[in-house]
Amino acid sequence: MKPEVILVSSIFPPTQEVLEREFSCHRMYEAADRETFLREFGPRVRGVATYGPPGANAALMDALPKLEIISNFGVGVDAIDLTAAKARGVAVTNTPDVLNECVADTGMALVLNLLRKFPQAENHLRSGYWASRGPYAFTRSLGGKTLGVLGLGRIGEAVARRALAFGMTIRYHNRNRKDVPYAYDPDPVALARNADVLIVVTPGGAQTSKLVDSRVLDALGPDGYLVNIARGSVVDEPVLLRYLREKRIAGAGLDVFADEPVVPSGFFALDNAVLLPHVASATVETRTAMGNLQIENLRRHFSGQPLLTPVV
Ligand code: 8YV
Repeated sequence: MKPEVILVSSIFPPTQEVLEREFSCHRMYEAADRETFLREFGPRVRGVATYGPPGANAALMDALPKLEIISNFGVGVDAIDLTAAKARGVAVTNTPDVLNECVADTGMALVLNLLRKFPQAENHLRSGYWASRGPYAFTRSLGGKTLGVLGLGRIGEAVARRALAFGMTIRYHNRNRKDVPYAYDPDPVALARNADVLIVVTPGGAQTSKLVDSRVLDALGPDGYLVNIARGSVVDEPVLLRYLREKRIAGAGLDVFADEPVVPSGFFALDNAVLLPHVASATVETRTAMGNLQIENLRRHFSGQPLLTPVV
């Protein structure tokens, strides 16, 4: 008998196809009534496959007395209650490393688009203004600027490598200092003060909630730029919106938002913001690799082999 697995949300289709072939999957996201669904399947379910903000909370775990493993499609596990999983002896896996390069590419694309205003310049051309109004306005260079990396983990290091190739100087802040050739700042305010561009690459969750607040944005100042490829929760979003409107920082490049997929409409009118719909890891190659890790962790668990990428 195939192990029974709940799909909390729909997943990258090629991944979901394999999951549904290899396991006895139940689509919770299609259930008309979640309680009835959990009453019917909950007692037999041994695995959960999840993706994105629905994650897996303690209430879901409580409804699954035989639950052994939660396999996440994504490196960030902020939507999974890790304490509840640990307390119940439930394993949690994620998909680290395979997305580092793509997410870092997106970080640099946001830095480039923010400083060089390429989206606005393209819009200038598409609107016919090049011929009618003349060349697009001058923008800002990356070379010689300082990039402050808030959260120098595996993705942060991939961002730093790229920024070096663009002629930028790297500084960083982490809870713990690392053995790297970059200058360390003891807190996010100091990092923002020393940086021209602050890029947020921390994990999400309670520990980093609103880490980038008005004090950090004040330290970044009217010539400073913010880029966020981490989680919307790490930035105080209403404060950021106000600072952008009032030009108290020069601009922001955002791939993530506090309440995805809802983006406060105030952002749409801003010329000093570059906005992406959480696409950092969204290439076919990277999503395939992420899916393969999610599948392989489930396969290994149910055949008694060590997990590839356990979180708890
Ligand atoms: C995905 C991500 O879009 O891996 C992560 O943590 O943020 C992205 O790669 C995510 O799985 C969807 O929320």
